Amino acid sequence: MARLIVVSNRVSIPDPSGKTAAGGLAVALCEALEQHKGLWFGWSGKTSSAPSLIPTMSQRGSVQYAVMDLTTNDRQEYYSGFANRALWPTMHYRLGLSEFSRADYAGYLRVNRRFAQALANLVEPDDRIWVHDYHLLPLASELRAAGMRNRIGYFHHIPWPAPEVLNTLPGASDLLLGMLDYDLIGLQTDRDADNLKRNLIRELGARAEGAFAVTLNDRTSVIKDFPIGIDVDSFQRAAIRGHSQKLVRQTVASLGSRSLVMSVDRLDYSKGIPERMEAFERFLMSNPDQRNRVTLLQIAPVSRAEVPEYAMLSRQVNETIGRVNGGYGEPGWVPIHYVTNSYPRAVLAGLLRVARVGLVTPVRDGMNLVAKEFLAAQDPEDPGVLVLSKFAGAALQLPQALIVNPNDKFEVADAVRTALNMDLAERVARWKPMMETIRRYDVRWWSSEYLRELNSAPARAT
Ligand code: ADQ
Repeated sequence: MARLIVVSNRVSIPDPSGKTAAGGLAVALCEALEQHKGLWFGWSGKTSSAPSLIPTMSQRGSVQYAVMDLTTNDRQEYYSGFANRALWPTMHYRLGLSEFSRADYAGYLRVNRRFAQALANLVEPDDRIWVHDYHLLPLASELRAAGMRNRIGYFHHIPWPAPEVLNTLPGASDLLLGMLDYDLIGLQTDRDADNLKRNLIRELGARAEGAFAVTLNDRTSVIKDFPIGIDVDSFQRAAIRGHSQKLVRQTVASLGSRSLVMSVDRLDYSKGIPERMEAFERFLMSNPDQRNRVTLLQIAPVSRAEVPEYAMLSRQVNETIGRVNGGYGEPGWVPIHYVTNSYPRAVLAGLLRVARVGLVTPVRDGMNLVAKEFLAAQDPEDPGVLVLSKFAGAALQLPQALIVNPNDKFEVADAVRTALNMDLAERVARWKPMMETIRRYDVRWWSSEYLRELNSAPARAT
């Protein structure tokens, strides 16, 4: 049987008892790997003084894991540098935050080449390779250079921007050219897929082949949207279980009769956290009757703390929350509760079930799984309301949410008020079709559809 090889920047190795790290994506990938007796390859998350040339192997059940250490320099240039200071902001339309450095770009290419050379030694001719995310855009080209003719697919978890945005990045046309070494390129939405196709056609002179393929110099890539989903049933069960978790019970007790509005994001400027805090401030300003009747809980674990733009964001969020709490708080009521911890799935799901409003307002997001987790966590008899940014990929699948422009604090404030006042019949009427959508297009649908399409890609001649 042909094996599946998954490649991603970080690898989730289950602990020796076989328990997978939390997270729908890791679970779905592990399941696909188990079905296909697969191998998961990537960075160990560790740094060492000399670069690893040979991966460290381990086995859990029928799945093999192969991980490589990076040097401090690699980590700085490849991961914190080009991937997270140049590609991430550019792909999220934040050109003012994008910092290009030639040294970082060289480090990015170097790590991709080293990964490809190490992986090439593990690949057998009929293996299928599934590469994940923007850290590894040039991996297929490096694998082809090492002689691989296998089917190689790529899934892009974040937005693919309009051509005029991506083209601001030095090196963009080389990266684009390298994309044609993938047989299948999966994106979150058709908006992203269109952007990539336009980019390849306009910049490189590639030719469209029907609705989904693009060809240049005998290289054809299929480009399609595969919106990622969550494991709905398991999240729903976690939410029901979560109700009895101590932290959830304490939160319910501290709320008293107040309504909970909730947001969960990595602390990242793409998630629109300061904008959201200002919108909540506007809500309190324009709705004096709601003061001391609503609490916003913002959970935002710190991420990429070594990247300077994230430290700046952290200060900005602290200042904004301090201002709102200072301006509107009363003895016994803090308007915004802000925590940066990571929580077990059951706690997170249990809290989302308690929330009357899920406030999911990224300024740009590939999909946004929290929007789907909020829906899955709701009590079908009494669901809360999702307020969702039009710039999250999820908005294209979930039009029954209250869709807002996250840059318009008046609109977001109005949506919070509408959500809090919505009657049960309308809440149920909005929630039900969204729940059907996320159930139908869950994470297993995503991985199996993607792999079905990859299997049917024509084999490469050269
Ligand atoms: P992220 O930018 O990380 O993912 P998101 O899709 O919201 O964003 O996923 C975050 C995940 O982390 C969710 O499952 C959430 O529950 C979990 N999480 C967040 N805070 C947590 C906490 N404090 N404790 C425990 N768990 C927490 C990228 C892209 C997205 C895309 C996903 C998947 O940026 O657009 O949806 O990949 O493709």
